[in-house]
Amino acid sequence: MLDALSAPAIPAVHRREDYRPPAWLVPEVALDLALDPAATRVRARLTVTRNSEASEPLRLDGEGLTPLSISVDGVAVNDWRMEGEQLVIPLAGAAHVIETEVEIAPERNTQLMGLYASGGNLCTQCEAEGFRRITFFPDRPDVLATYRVRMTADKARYPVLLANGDPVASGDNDDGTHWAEWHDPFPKPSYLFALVAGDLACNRGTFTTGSGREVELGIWVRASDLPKTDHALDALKLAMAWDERVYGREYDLDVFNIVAVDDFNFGAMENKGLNIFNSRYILADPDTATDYDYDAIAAVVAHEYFHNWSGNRVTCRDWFQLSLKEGFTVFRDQGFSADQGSAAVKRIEDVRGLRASQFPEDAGPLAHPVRPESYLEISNFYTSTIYNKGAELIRMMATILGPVKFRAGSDLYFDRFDGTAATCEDFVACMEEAGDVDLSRFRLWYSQAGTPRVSASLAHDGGRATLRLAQQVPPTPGQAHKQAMVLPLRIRLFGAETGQPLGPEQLILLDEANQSIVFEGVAERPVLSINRGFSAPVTIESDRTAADLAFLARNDDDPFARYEAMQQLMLDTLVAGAIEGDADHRAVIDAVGDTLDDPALDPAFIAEAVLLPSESFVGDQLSMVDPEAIFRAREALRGDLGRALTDRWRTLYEAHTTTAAYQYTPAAKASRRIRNVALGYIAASGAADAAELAFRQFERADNMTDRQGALATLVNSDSDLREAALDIFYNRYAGNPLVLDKWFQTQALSARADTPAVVAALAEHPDFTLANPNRARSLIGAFAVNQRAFNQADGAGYRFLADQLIALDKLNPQTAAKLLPPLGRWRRFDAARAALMRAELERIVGTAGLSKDLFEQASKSLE
Ligand code: 0A1
Ligand code: ZN
Repeated sequence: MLDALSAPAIPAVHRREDYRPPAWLVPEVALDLALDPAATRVRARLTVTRNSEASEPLRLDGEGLTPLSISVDGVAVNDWRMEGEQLVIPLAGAAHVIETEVEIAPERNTQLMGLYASGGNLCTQCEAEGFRRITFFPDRPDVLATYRVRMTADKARYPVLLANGDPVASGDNDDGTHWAEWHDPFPKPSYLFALVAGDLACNRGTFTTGSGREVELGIWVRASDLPKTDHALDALKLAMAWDERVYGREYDLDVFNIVAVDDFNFGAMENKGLNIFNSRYILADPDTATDYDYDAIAAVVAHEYFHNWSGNRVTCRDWFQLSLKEGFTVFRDQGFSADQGSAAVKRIEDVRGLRASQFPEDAGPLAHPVRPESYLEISNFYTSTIYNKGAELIRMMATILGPVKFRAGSDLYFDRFDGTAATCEDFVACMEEAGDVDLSRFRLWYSQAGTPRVSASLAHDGGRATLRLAQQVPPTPGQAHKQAMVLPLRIRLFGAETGQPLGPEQLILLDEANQSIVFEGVAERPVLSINRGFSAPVTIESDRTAADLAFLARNDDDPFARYEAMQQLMLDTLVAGAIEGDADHRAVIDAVGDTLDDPALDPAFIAEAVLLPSESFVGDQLSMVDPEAIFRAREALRGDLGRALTDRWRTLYEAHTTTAAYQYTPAAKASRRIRNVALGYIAASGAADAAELAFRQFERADNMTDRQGALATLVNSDSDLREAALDIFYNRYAGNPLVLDKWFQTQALSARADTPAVVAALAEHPDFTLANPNRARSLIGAFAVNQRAFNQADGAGYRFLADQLIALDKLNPQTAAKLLPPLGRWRRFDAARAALMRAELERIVGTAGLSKDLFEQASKSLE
């Protein structure tokens, strides 16, 4: 029987409307940590000042902490109490000094929040609410303090001691320990606190800021990884220069350190002056990292660096404002990456990512606005909506204002809110003021969830073209009825006969449910190019024919629109194939052929344009997903493309095969990309020599892009070379966890029918562990997005995921919760699959001792 005491507590809901300013501020913090993996003593001295009229006590958040001693103004007190996990201290005056002491055990911290051990070193992760696992504190982002940190640790085991800000003093003790003191002069919220103690080597660099200050840069890794850090260091320097040039933002401390750790819940963390990274976003050399990895490293290094202004100098008032720093910072890192290579390809990749992760989120049970109204567990809100849709909102404002006014708005924002905790509203108000525009209706983007659908139809009569636009925002949980939003749509018309543009591009602000735009003097039949550059994160439904789309795929002058026309053409063909079991492939084959033949096109663009939409994206277009039918339709089209254009693929493949040594240049990357795409189509054609071709590439490769590209082709094949390549790969990289992740992931993404069984067996492999988030994601996360494999009709995929998540939740609830969403897609499937998915969600919700992270995701997914 369940008695009241052991009944699981229903977690408390946090609501945006409940925001109240903090009752106490903490202008200064001094921490003294005696670091030890089994028992770390943490002494904290907080200078607190009253921020409330009433005689409010001081409330300090804690998680898993027991106070060992508490003093107020130097005197030990015992009139404190615990209310749940909060330490409550009655205080009479307006300013006091509070001292507390606790003990924590980093080596037992499997959640990787707070102070934890990774690879023999000690490190921290405090965003969003990890600081309360280190010491008692008002752990909320609007309490900004300056930090003085003293660390003592065994010198042999932890020779390097790092914290936020600048180093001020260090020394040795007689007992084999040493100590270091760091001071961060910039007031910061507790989520930006960090320290690292470890045996680490450093790749050092320097950067001279625009105003002539020398900054010492350091990338800290285990000594054997030092040769893999140059790319990250180069990216950091580029990012620092870019932020000065493009946003006028200079770095503000004397040192900037980055530490790479193997066990990390997310990608990286922007702690002031001491970024801590998942090692996958730092370590790269040609033998172990793909071009995609290299690009991601530069993007994440830049992202975290950019947070120094968008996040740290100006932080968030509360966690409902998370997109204030994340949306803006993603927008900034996207701009940085676009400037490093092909802006068109970067935009295509970003939109593909948005469609793969954010659109499904916005269409499912976990949909939430960019500024959410409530949450149970804030870690669940580090979502694609907050990050990537948030970035699209900033991009739309930049489009509406134009570059000069947008920069003025950003300057005003940084100037006005420097050193404070701000809101999304503050940001929009700055844009409005600097841009001299009215963004009142635009603000709906922050409060309304769901991907707007725009239908567009173009009529031509005499010399006049009329474009009719209608928008509709689908209902999402808690939001049944929506208002029309402001959608900036870049539009251009092209003449169907001449292929020439009919007038310049226009920016239309669609802000009503229905709107018509008339174009005069249109002599020939116009073809509509709409949402160019993906100017608004919406779905377009148009009355354009396959011939119109093929025309745009050949003639549009906006590279994104050109890519998009091709994607739409492919998508329509795949949807028809999935529904009818058969489709006419000729239009796609011709359009792909012409794209391959167009000498004016950048090979990197071609490689993106000729790729088919993913199985899941096809599924997202259908009211009911039939995974087998989608798989068959896509394989059929891939096969036809492979066969019909076989000479082209082979010529391309040869043309981009080089004997020159590996280079990381845009041209060399484009060659590798298109060559691997060509290899995929050669294999899809069913050519007898495809597996040998892939295996030859696999064996000869002098870089991971080619090696993994070949392996990805081989894992889909029935050839014996598949096993051979997997074994060679495994043996070659045994002991390199980041590459073994690729080995797991590539198999989990295989198109072979036996993938579910292979994945189940891999979960028992000696190298598989749930304790490392990268490894868990590489197998479980990858499998769950392999639409056909995960959704096999007997429900084994669902059961596998639920089993893994229940096990993982005990170690690391955040990572478990992040992997749950694929089970919440049940509404999109047939009744049998839906019932199987729901049964697994119910099993998860019913599990004793479930974390609130996983509880929130699973229970919301059932609604
Ligand atoms: N602010 C980081 C993301 C981040 C969030 C939570 C973490 O803790 C588990 C770690 C990182 C960023 O945007 O990069
Ligand atoms: Zn971020």
